[in-house]
Amino acid sequence: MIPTRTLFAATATLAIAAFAPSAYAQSTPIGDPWWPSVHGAEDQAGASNLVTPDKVMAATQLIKTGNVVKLGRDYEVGMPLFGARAFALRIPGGPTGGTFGSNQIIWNDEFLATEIGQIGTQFDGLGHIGVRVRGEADESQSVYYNGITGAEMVGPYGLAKLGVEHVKPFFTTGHLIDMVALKGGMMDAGQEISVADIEAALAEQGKSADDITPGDVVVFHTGWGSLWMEDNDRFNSGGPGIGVAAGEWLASKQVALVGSDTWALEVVPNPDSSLAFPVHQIFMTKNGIYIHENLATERLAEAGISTFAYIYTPVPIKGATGSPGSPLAAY
Ligand code: UVW
Repeated sequence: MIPTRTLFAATATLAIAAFAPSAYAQSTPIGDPWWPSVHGAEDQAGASNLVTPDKVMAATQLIKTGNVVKLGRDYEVGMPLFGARAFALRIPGGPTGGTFGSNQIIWNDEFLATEIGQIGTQFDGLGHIGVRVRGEADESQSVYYNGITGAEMVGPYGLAKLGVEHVKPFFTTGHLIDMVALKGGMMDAGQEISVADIEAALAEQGKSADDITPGDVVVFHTGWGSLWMEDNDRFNSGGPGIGVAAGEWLASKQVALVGSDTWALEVVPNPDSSLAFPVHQIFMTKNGIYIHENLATERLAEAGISTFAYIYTPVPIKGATGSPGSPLAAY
């Protein structure tokens, strides 16, 4: 049987062929079909494929002092949550188990009820974000990374495709783009980081755009994270971040992952009020590039570190859309 996405691609290609060039970009709401992936028509690992053994060896050379910074925040009640997402931790019993044996052992477990991949410091997997190409409530017309359709992927007990278990480990060069240092203070909601800003921030750190190479990680410090659990309403109201131009520029650099100290990574609201989270689609849907949100980037900025080894692997919950966990920056 021909997979649905192959049929879809064929249909889209035929439709495109009939279009005038001006209509070409309208073949999907986010442009031309973006599959098959450069990583292969069956690939589900996206840009994590770019973290090759050479990248790992290069990253080890960045570890000069042995210091390690945790870039993850604590998961706790009272942390800002997007929309109606939930987090609840309980320790059943007290202790949960025991006593057993003459040694009178006791133990505690936890019960966690949460959207575990999409709260707190969160790694967005490729099954998190797609695009409805046409129609309503038709999952064969929802398309994700590598042309995988919602009909192939979405299931009530976990994603059948693009779950985070497919992601390869990140052990690669990380770059901090310190926008607070560049702008002289915390950026504001709706303030867009441009390509020129990235180049200027790199220059302040004695680096250039050429220092960002395929398979690298780029992390933005906007200062917005200082609102975390201090002013959750303002934190959730929007955020500074990259827009479409910087997103496409980073995608052209073939980075593996982009992160920030905000909940959305990208600028919210987008300066183009017709768009909702377009950088999520540029990165994940079109290029297989991962996103890491709510990072404690101030810990790197305070340490004055701009280049480091970024070390992270998602919790391999089969079929999950994302992952909790604390990425490490070693330098
Ligand atoms: C959405 O889920 C839309 O955004 P985020 O990845 O920021 O949680």
